[in-house]
Amino acid sequence: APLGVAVIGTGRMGADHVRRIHEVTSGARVAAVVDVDAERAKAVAARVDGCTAHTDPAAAMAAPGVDAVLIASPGPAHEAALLAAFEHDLPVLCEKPLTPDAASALRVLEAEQRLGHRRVQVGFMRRYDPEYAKLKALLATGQLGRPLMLHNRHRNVASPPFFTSSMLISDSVAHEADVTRWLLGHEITAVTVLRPTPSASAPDALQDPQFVVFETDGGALSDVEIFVNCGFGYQVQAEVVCERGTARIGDGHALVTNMAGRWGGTIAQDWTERFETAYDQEIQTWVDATRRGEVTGPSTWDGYAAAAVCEAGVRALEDGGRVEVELVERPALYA
Ligand code: NAD
Ligand code: ISE
Repeated sequence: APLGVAVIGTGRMGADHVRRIHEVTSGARVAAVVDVDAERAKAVAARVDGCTAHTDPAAAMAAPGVDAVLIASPGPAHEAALLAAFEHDLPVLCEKPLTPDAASALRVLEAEQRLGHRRVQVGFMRRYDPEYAKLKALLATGQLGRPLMLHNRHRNVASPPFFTSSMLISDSVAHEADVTRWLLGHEITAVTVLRPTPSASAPDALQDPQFVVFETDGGALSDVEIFVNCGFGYQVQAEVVCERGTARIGDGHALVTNMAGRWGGTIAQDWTERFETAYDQEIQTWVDATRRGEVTGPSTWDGYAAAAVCEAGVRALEDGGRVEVELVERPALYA
């Protein structure tokens, strides 16, 4: 039987994941949806035969035909939903960030350990992007030698009204925290955040852009330009500089046109476009692993480590200077 998924949060990401599971993913069905906005939940449920609509995550988890949970509510709501899923011992795909700060991420990490087995895949979908996967595979061959530096650029067209300066780190740079750890296989040990004069296009009081530097326990540096009101497009680029060469992704040169004395291409406008294949792969991999009774992909440990890095980053943004990342010892469950 297909995996019955309860989708919690039917906003932009949640509604897109409902569409994906319904139309793209094989071996799964949307059995229930949840939103604090009852009308939104009902409208999304109406698109899928037999899907029930709820306002309470616990009610959805207990609903008939629900075998797994996809959490796509805002970050601050993730902890409660994760703990409820653990109570029902249900497998979870949790959108990033696991939680917005290290203390709450640690509570989730401890709760999963009490359960005694891994249940969570965190939605760091860049790991499933074909370009990032190629970069990871190239690094693994060792041909380029040891990675010395990773340069990341992360640009959004415009930030939503509720976005704060610290969210550039905890919500956006969270992806680079994961990408740096995953690509290099290092832990991030310290964070520094530099603050150029904000763009005139940034909403009042928003520190945008920011320049973030991660130091790693493998002796590498990873820098991130985060610019969430760049205006022109959605761009995520990465270049790794190694001892014997460099490699870069995200230039978006899949289609180049020449016309009227100019050459060029188009730039994606948001993540749903740039990372469509990554989301498709992420959800399919989760469904396939769950049906085999396995948990793969970014773990609760990865979610916790990213949260701890971001928390150090937010302190570095607020206080200036270099802030060290404090991690608990990695539990055996995540060895
Ligand atoms: P959104 O605001 O569009 O949607 C959130 C929805 O959750 C809303 O419908 C809201 O009513 C509902 N909600 C709020 N509190 C809830 C609760 N306690 N229980 C159930 N529903 C609740 O937000 P979004 O952009 O869809 O983001 C959702 C999640 O996805 C966030 O964790 C965000 O960081 C993540 N996200 C990930 C990516 C990615 O690239 N992987 C991109 C965007 C957003
Ligand atoms: C958003 O939540 C995402 O996860 C996007 O991938 C990222 O580009 C954006 O900055 C975040 O706000």
